[in-house]
Amino acid sequence: MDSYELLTRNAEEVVTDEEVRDLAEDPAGKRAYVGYEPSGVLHLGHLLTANKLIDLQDAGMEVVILLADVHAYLNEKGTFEEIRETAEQMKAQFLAYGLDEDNAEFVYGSEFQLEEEYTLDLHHLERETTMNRAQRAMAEIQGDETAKVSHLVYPLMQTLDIEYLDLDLAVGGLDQRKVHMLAREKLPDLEYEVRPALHTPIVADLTSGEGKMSSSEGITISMEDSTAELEEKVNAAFCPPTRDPEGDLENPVLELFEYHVFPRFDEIVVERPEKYGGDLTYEEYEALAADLESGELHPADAKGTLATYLDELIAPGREKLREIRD
Ligand code: IYR
Repeated sequence: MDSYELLTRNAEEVVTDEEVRDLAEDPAGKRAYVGYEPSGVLHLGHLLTANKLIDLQDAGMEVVILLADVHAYLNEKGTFEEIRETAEQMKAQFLAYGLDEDNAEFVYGSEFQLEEEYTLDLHHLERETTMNRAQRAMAEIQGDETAKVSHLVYPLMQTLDIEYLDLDLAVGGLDQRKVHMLAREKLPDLEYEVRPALHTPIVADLTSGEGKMSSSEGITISMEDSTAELEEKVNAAFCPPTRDPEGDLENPVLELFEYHVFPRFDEIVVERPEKYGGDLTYEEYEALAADLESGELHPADAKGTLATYLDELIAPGREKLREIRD
């Protein structure tokens, strides 16, 4: 796979394609980042962007993981102390998951976001941005809560992070796109450069195939799940034999294969007794999806296999969490 393919595989959106193509010409040593509001336990949402960071490391880039403690504080995720503690746990789980420690820099937001220069730049951005514009940028991150002033400051700080962390690429889930668009529009007002962004898809809710899978609503799989819990969740997942039966529902089982399993394993083996046709081996997601659609692969076998591979992916993080908590 060439650098451009590695940078963009499984990305739902690339802003702009031309800028990412330029970056892919010479990715060695270039810096990409994802920011996370610290929470104690990683779930599949975090791991989707982590998979992209692993792709970027494989392409030779350095990755920066922003443990966005000040952002979590602005978004009312706990006391500052609590947030710092969960950030440490988050870092340990990311490393256990497989990020290469030699090419990963973990930075706390509070290390640079409380400095005078950053604060003055923030106030400058506040003068350049209408409340309406900031609120729109936050809509998908903030959910249904009533907007507070902190929610308006939040996207402006996220904008500045791109400059202050000296980045060449911003990465995030599709829910971050409006903030990245705001950054592209506003950084030049402060005479800072515009950087490209990559957005990963939002995986559908496991049981319904609708909306987004998150930790707060619906069911998600996390580093905390035991093998048995994980199997139970995957077995209960919505898995119609075709990917998109009515046009607006996703098949979360296929999405998890595509975004979580295939990027991390060279081949996937579906174990089946001889009387049901014997083992199936896949090197590419498309072949597995086609077999599910044609009926060659039964949804129950697909789910069993998915649970086994997901379990292998989360096992080191689960172990780490256990160590931290003991
Ligand atoms: N908005 C992210 C957290 C976050 C991301 C970046 I990239 C930052 O520079 C700061 C915060 C979230 O929704 O989790």
